[in-house]
Amino acid sequence: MKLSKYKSKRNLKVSKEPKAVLKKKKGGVLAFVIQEHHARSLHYDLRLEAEGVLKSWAVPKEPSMDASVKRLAIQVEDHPYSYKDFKGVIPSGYGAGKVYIWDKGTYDVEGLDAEESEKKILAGLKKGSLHFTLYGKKLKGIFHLIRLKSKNQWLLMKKKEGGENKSASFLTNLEKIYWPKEKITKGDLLRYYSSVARYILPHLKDRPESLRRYPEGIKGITFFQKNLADHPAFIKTYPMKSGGKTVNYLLIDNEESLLYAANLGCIELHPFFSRVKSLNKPDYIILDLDPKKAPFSNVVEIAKEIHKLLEAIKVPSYPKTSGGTGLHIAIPLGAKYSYEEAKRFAELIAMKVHEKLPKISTLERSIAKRGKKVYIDYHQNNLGQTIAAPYSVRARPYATVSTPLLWKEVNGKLKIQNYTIKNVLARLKKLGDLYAKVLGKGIDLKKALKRL
Ligand SMILES: [Mn+2]
Repeated sequence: MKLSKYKSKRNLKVSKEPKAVLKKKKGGVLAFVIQEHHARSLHYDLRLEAEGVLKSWAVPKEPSMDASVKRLAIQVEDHPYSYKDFKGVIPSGYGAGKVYIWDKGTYDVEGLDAEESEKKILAGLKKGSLHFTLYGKKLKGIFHLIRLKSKNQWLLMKKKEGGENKSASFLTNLEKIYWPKEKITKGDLLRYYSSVARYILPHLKDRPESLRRYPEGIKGITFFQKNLADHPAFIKTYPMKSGGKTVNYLLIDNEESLLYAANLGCIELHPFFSRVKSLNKPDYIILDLDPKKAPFSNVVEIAKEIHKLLEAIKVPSYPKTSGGTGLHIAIPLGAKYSYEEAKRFAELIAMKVHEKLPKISTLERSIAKRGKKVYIDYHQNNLGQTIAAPYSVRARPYATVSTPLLWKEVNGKLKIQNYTIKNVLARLKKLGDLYAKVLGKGIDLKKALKRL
């Protein structure tokens, strides 16, 4: 019995500590916690989830983000998974004293999913050497635990930044089902991205990428990850200051990094509208038509009206399916104007079209107030905002793909569900990249405004 030691050490009739039960549900992300434990002597209990329990070490001195600081860590009995949330007072007896949560979050090993990370942790425990990446509030980044000669004694230390990187054991768990109903696997997703790499990469290159991970597929847990703390040497990141902290954004510049992202469970790709060398100047304007409860035929009607208006002022525009429920319309800007200027122009277009079609469109940001009208969203034109890239798969039924369209295809027959992981490559081979021009020479905004 895995938790027998835990059980035998304490009187759970007296202590409010969690019962000795194993975590039932597997999968998702792995938890870690560090509890500040004011027992006979103050110490910090580091616990890492593995095998449905928390592998535990008592660290006599506060863990440190300073890579030159090594802390003794005494391995103690496995604790139940629910111990990760425990705080309060342990009454007289084993471990008597106050317990606070000092830090908590998730962890993985080399960016691998929960299953693979857990395997590495268990192998490392046997070997007496393990490393893991903590995503906590206080502790972030890679840590090592190295076993000393004496059985239970380990050293805990932070990995030096900028040192050599472990090469990721790339492409893992390819058989994992990502779309249960359609029986589409993670391997299918990776094959799709590999096959469309030459078309999608120009739309991702040099753009900070907001990662949304679905390590268990579209029905499983999902989380955003902006900062990439631990990655193999071939991965490039771009540091940006955000609220006093530095966030290292992934840059997807080649097929390897594209597959690296997909292997992390990033089904969708969400790049910035601007590139790192001209970060404050977007390459395009996006109008996002979001129907929620409105009929899709109204989305089509509004899109056509936008097209008509833009044609009249000689502004080229490019539609694509969002892959979800609506359409995106892009106007090339060529990194010549600020986000503010881009957004103001988008707002003007949205207002004009709304004036023309007030019964089916809305500029109302509150979903409740939109009713059954299509929202013309121009608010996405901000630094750091993202939408799904062209050719990005969506974490939605049928494994839909955000697919560039010809304007003549924006008609009553258009169905978003018709563009999927299964047929977009054939379409690309036939039509080429209909979105290439979005990255071309931008419009002259002043002239366009005058015409408007
Ligand atoms: Mn303790």
